Amino acid sequence: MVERNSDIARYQADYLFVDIARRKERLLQEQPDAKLISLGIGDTTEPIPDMIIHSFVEQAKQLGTTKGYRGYGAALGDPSLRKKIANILYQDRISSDDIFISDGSKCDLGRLQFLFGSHSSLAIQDPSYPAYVAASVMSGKTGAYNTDNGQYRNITYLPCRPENAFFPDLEILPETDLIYICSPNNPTGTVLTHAQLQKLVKMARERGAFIIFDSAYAGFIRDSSLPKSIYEIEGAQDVAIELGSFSKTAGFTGVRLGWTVIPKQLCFDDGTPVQNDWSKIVSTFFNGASNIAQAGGLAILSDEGITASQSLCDLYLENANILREAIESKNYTCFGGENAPYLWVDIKGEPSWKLFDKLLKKGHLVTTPGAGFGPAGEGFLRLSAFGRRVNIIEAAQRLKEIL
Ligand code: PGU
Repeated sequence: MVERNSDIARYQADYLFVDIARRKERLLQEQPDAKLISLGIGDTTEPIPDMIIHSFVEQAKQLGTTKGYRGYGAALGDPSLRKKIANILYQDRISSDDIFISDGSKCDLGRLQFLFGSHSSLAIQDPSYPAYVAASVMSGKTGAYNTDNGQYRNITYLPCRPENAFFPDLEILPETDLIYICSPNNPTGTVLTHAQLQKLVKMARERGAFIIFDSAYAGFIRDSSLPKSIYEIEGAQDVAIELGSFSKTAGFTGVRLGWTVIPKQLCFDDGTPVQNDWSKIVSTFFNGASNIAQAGGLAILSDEGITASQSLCDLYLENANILREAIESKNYTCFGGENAPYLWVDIKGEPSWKLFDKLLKKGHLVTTPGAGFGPAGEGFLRLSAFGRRVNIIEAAQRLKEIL
């Protein structure tokens, strides 16, 4: 008999979105005619712009020719895509050989766990994207789960709520190796300012901690005074790793393409550049992103592609606006939605799974309960604005009727 991996067994909840999908299936069994609308998982719904599809097709055709066929590519990514990301998304603040192409940021989040020993201590924003906790638990970094407070022992949960303008209180932070920060934030939809990021970078530099900065939603920032990358902050290259993704900004959730930035000056305590170990991990557990997906990535970063993906994001932001109007008309306060595709609704003290079930059963609306994002998420509901416009309009109507 094979022994079960106790680290995986320690992960308590089912992965949040799996749990929601199960409840959705159960409802469909009970009410097979229900016309469900998803405001739940942050998955894109609009078609990928034509010019990007054209680049996939051209690349695929090349693979069917003797001259154009390519097998394994560069494990760290197509050099021209690495250059383009450095140039367009980081204004050459980051050098292209510090950018590592991946099959999406969740996959890199998993592989990142190999970089750090199981003794590393970590801090996360609470609420936060559940994969940070899940990946940390399953890689043996967190210790036991405390059923009394819903927290893992070696994780410091940093409450981010309206009371502190969604910025963690760094005074309460004990010595910590890794701090996960997501901005624009999933689930709250709020964005950290330059001044807030400066505080984080200063703290990480003083303490020798690393920041893992998730910028999956950077393409939704419309307020030009807000930072799209942690590297807009001086000194961040010594302390921060950044995760990026084309999933949400260009409809690549199914295509799978992202990147991780590891600046060459980022070093472990023994002086080893983190990049050295990352290259080992990437070439051992990954053989590089699909060449078809990478051709699409180059198309996204062309002039025409940039305009097309900005329009996609704008469309989702307008959806967020439609949902916000419906919610506010029922006197609920909500956050986010202006520079992020999520609305974070204050549900006036109602338990979030209770309201989730009510909206599912009565309104056939799938949402995400705030409690699924961490203890401080209780009392909130996340609405995703990634639906098709007709569904969003219908969902707004149903929300007005049920809330
Ligand atoms: N980072 C953040 C902050 C995310 O919210 C998501 C997806 C990812 C990374 C994953 O990006 P990929 O590049 O596509 O791997 N969040 C969605 C999807 C849920 C899930 O299971 O990943 C969400 O609804 O929160």
